Amino acid sequence: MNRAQQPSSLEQVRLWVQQARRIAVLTGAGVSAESGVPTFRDAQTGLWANFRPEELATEEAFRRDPRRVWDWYAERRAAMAAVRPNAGHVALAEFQQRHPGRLTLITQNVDGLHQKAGSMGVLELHGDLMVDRWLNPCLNRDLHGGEVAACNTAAAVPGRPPYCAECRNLLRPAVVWFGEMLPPGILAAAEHAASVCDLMLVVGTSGMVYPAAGLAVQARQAGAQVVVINPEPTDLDEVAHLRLTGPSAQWLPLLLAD
Ligand code: BJW
Repeated sequence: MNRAQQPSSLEQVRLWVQQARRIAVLTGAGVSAESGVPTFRDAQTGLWANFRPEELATEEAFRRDPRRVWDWYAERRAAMAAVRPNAGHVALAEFQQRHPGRLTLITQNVDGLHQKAGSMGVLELHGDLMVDRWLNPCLNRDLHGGEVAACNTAAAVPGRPPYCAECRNLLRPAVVWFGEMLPPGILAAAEHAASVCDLMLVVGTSGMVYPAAGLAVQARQAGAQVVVINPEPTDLDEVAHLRLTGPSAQWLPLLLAD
């Protein structure tokens, strides 16, 4: 950290935190880096060393080679068993508990670590890594005209990926892939939080993926102070009033302590 400059930035952001009636926090993969979860644009390792996320996290990739994409997710799910929230997740959750209703947490992460730390009302823009859904609309649901009659994902036949014995539909992770719509209600709630907040913290995201990154622009245009927290430059640095350079597990406890 740049010790000559950063104490004043820290004090400035702490003041904004204290003064803000409404705070929105947009998190990305970097907030979980210190828990041991690889970020997306880190070099992928092992089996996945030669693939970019944009080549795996699409419906097209899954339809072309379901086993390969399923295995990528299976590996990531297995790795989650050993992962715990870090001091950054905990600082956010404790602030929410001390200040009910003041901080809206919007995350692009699918790892559930904010909830594990105790955060409430987390707006998960890109879904949940640990949940499955059918790849195609369930044929039985269409035949019977309602959700109730849809084949039960819990009854899928184990496989890579698991499938429905009745209609051969495949399971896929309930995450948002490139080219897919974000859950409309969650995106609307995130846009609302961005448009009414006094302060937005943009933490651990490269700011490359939309519409999530657009929330920071929206907050700035609506008059909020915007602060980027990241050890590296990001695509949202120019949107921010201030940048705090360094890992979020160090900065968030300092910023959010009473
Ligand atoms: C630390 C740290 C430490 C490290 N502390 N920090 C406008 C312009 C251009 C393109 C588009 C646009 N609008 C939409 C698009 C298309 C597309 C898009 O954005 N493409 C871009 C690549 C350009 N968006 C979409 O397709 C979205 N859907 C959509 O727009 O629907 C409408 C539509 C439909 C059809 C046609 C047209 C429009 C959907 C996006 C879904 C993203 N899904 C993924 C995968 C989720 C499932 C999974 O987990 O596999 O979400 S991709 C991946 O990127 C994942 C992440 O949530 C997301 C963001 O990544 P994030 O979190 O920023 O991670 P990194 O790795 O990029 O950065 C980590 C950061 O941490 C770095 O900055 C490090 O420095 C930092 N860091 N250590 C703090 N200790």
